[in-house]
Amino acid sequence: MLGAETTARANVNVALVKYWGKRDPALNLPATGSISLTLEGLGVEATCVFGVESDRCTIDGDAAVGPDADRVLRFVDLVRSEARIEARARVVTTSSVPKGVGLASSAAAFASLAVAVSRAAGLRLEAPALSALARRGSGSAARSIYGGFVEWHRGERADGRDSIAEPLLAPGDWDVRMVVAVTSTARKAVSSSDGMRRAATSPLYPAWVETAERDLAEARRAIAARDLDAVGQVAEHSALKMHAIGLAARPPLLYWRGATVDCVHRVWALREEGVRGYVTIDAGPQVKVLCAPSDAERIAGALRGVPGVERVLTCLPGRGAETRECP
Ligand code: 2P0
Repeated sequence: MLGAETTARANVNVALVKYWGKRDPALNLPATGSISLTLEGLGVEATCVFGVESDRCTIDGDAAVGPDADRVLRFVDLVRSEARIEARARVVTTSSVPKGVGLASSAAAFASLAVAVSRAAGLRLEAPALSALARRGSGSAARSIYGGFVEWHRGERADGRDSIAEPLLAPGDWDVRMVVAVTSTARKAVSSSDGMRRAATSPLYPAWVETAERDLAEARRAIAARDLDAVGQVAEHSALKMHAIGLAARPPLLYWRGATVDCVHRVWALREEGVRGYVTIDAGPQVKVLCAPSDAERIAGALRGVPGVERVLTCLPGRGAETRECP
């Protein structure tokens, strides 16, 4: 039986121990586990209803066509087959995250879609099943089902049923900040999926996979102890190791701009002055800094002063995906 029109919202997440490489690209099964922080206020709202005349998708106010629409409708097809329905769907997504700038809007998009489309299709999935479903749309979306600090398990099964996320700490359990310095809002030239394919050509990739479990254990321990310096150090290490893989790939891959490097040095200089901030960088030129609430203003101010930085946001730990059914 079909459900009512359903709206859901999910926030983006930033990985502290990165996902970079797939053991199964069709199912988005990762080569390694990863750990992230969900961020409040940078999100996507998705609405879905089945039983319309034809499949239609609207993204940020425009009728979607091309690869973006195809990706959403492939995801709707997946839900249809799980729900054993044929009905056509209308899907509307609205993002408060600039697209294609390394701020992981696809994670929020597919986490909100997993909730909205499955409920509208009449499925009542618990969070672990929603995480597995969101993963099929975009790997990192598996983590945005939950708020706060989250671990996404690599899993061992070929069908991916054990490759799901689980919460480590709820958003209210540890008050930290993530300061985001946006150095470019241009759409990135190499998608994450293509970047991960390229990573597999790098001689550093086997070392990445081999050392992942150690990084995960260190991050897990540090998060449980609310030890900011320990989490920050492993996060910085994981991010720089991920980008080092790209430098040694063929063809090479470098997401950074000059301002990216300048932001990293600015944060490191602040650390010398006793400011506890740690950088992480995703598949784009933005720099994100994990820090204590009391240091966020100082870090944000310093990054605003770096030439090439377009804007700086300060984010709190965010909630997981939420739904509301329309009457
Ligand atoms: C992460 N990133 O762990 C890593 C670090 C970017 C850098 O997950 O191909 O959009 O849809 O599974 O999830 C971005 O990749 O890639 C990402 P797909 P996704 O956050």
